[in-house]
Amino acid sequence: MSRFQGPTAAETLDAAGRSDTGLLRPANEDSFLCEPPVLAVADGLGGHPAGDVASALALEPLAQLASQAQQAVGAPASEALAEAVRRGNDRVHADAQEHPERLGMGTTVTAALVGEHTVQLAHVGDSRAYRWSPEDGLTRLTRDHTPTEEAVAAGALSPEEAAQRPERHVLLRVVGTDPEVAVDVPEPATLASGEMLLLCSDGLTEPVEEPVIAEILASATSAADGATALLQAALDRGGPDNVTVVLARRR
Ligand SMILES: [Mn+2]
Repeated sequence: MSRFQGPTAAETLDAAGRSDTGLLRPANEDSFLCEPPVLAVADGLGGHPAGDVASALALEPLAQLASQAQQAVGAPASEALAEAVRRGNDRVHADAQEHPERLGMGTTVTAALVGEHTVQLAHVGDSRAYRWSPEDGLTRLTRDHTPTEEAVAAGALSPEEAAQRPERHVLLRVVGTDPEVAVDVPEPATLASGEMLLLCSDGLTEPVEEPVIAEILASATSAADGATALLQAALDRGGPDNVTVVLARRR
């Protein structure tokens, strides 16, 4: 199992986060964390109360993990990351019990802990993680917790059909609505020099097709430049939702 490498892993990363309300929503309910070696995106549930509170609260334990990771904590990385997401669930759920006007609030969370050679991931919902490399292009690392993605995984729907179905917005799992949450921990990904890790809310992936995302990453000169270009691509396509991206490039 990989262990925290402390600042050494963080120092190899050029990372940047961007978030925007978009052009149609009244407020931004997304939140992000860009504190290498910990990166995260959270998309507060729309149509529910206090999505912005949920997404911000859910990331607090991950921010705490980021500060501990700088001093090298001796726990297996994947376990520490998933535990931080579960603690985020506790925070959001407990806060809603104390503030009845926030009952039912919830959020997606997709989090990454970047080690010296690998990336650990933990996620709940439909915010995504992608890896980009010059050789392989764009590879999705997470599976959305939606009925359509489950149907694709079971071979009952093609990815093209799934992208058209309205159920693609229904979340089967959310952080904060229930006392317990099942956190997905995908296989660790590698991240070599020159390769990039992208975390994003569906405000990017709904309007901007994956080949376009890949092109933007291929021409990015820095994490900040790439993150800004991705955000702009979503706005250029109508910015229908809050848009959030966190991009990290291994130096
Ligand atoms: Mn969204």
